[in-house]
Amino acid sequence: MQHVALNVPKMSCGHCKMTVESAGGALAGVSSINADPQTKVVEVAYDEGAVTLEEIKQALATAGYPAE
Ligand SMILES: [Cu+2]
Repeated sequence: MQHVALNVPKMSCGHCKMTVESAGGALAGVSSINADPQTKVVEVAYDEGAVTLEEIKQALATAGYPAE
């Protein structure tokens, strides 16, 4: 299991948090995702055999929240 913390500056409220978490959580292989709109950090735990970090970043960017 891989754990990563992504900086996602566009998050600003609870709605952003829900959007980011549902976009990332919809990916097979993502076992947990927690977005904090205060710190702008998204913590993700994922199975690197099922999903790549690039795919996670792509899903967030598609939802309107690119990671830096
Ligand atoms: Cu928001």
